[in-house]
Amino acid sequence: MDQHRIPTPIVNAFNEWDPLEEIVVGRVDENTLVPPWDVIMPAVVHDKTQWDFFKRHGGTPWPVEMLKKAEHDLDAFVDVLEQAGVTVRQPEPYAYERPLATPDWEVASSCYALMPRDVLFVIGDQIIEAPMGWRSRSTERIAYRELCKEYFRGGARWIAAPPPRLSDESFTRDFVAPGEDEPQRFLPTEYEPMFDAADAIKCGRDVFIARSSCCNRFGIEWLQRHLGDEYTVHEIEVHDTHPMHIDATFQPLAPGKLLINPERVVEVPDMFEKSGWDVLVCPEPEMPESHPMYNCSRWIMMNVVMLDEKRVVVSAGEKRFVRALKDWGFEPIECPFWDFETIGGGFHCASVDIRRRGALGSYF
Ligand code: DAV
Repeated sequence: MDQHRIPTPIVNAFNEWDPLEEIVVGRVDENTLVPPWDVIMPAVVHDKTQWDFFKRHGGTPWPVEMLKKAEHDLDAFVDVLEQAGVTVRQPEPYAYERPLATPDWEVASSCYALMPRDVLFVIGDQIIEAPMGWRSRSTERIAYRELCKEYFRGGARWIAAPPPRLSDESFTRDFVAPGEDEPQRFLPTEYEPMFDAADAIKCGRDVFIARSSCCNRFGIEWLQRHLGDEYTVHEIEVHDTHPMHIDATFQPLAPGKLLINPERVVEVPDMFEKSGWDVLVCPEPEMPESHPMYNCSRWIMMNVVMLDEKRVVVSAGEKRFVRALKDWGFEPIECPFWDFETIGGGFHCASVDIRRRGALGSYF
């Protein structure tokens, strides 16, 4: 290392593509639970035929075989990261099966520590605990406490956005998800700030965020005011019948390269075209329709992790997407992940980058 170079702060992440040095990856535990049925579930679970499954099994562990297969995929992802020289950290499990209650509500249990991307928004040298819109995930931050304390002691800033009350006022009463041909509507009201960390994505001085079943305008405004003048938070308009998070919809992968979901992005902001960005339209998923999916859609394949501007970790079955990534100048690293996707999410959901070697810049 150049001895005159200032060392990178312990937490340092400004975009999706600076060279990755340290990442937190979620964990599969024996007591990784099916999310309990609650007000948010009908708004986020795309496949209505799975609602009964959640109503019956919510709050109990996923079947052992499914967990084993998911763990196998997650181990493969960790191997890819470690072989690339990336430091991989993991959260601490806790008693997910304990019932949760506040003065306003109770749910059967919490869920897991599978998906750090939703819980922590890491930007620059700070970790923001997100004001998550799920009652059953409102204690999930506990799994990351040891890591946050350690990063704080190493010099990082660490803050929690106001933890939402998630009372009945926070959600539209009798909400029914919009159909494909209906105008977009969202579950959260504007009662209090709400977002999951994965509702936002960083791109240097610009941050993109979309309203969703767990993100409202109040949350977007909180994030902008908290981040201050160094950053501009832009709202992206999406059409998604079950919107949850921006990272299977809109992903700035590298400078000048924006990946979009052709079914969901209503309009790419002018700033991309004006600055000469290429808009990469993601090809159709290849996962067979028969592959079991519970929490998310087959578009979860878009949920990639960049090791640097070129190398991208992508789900092994998605050959068409792999070819497209190569054509766009990337170097895909294929890793099996369909069995993890069954119970949770993609590579991006399953991780949160802590340190990338780079500095704050503008790409527009
Ligand atoms: O369509 O399945 C999932 C995004 C999870 N972070 C989807 C969105």
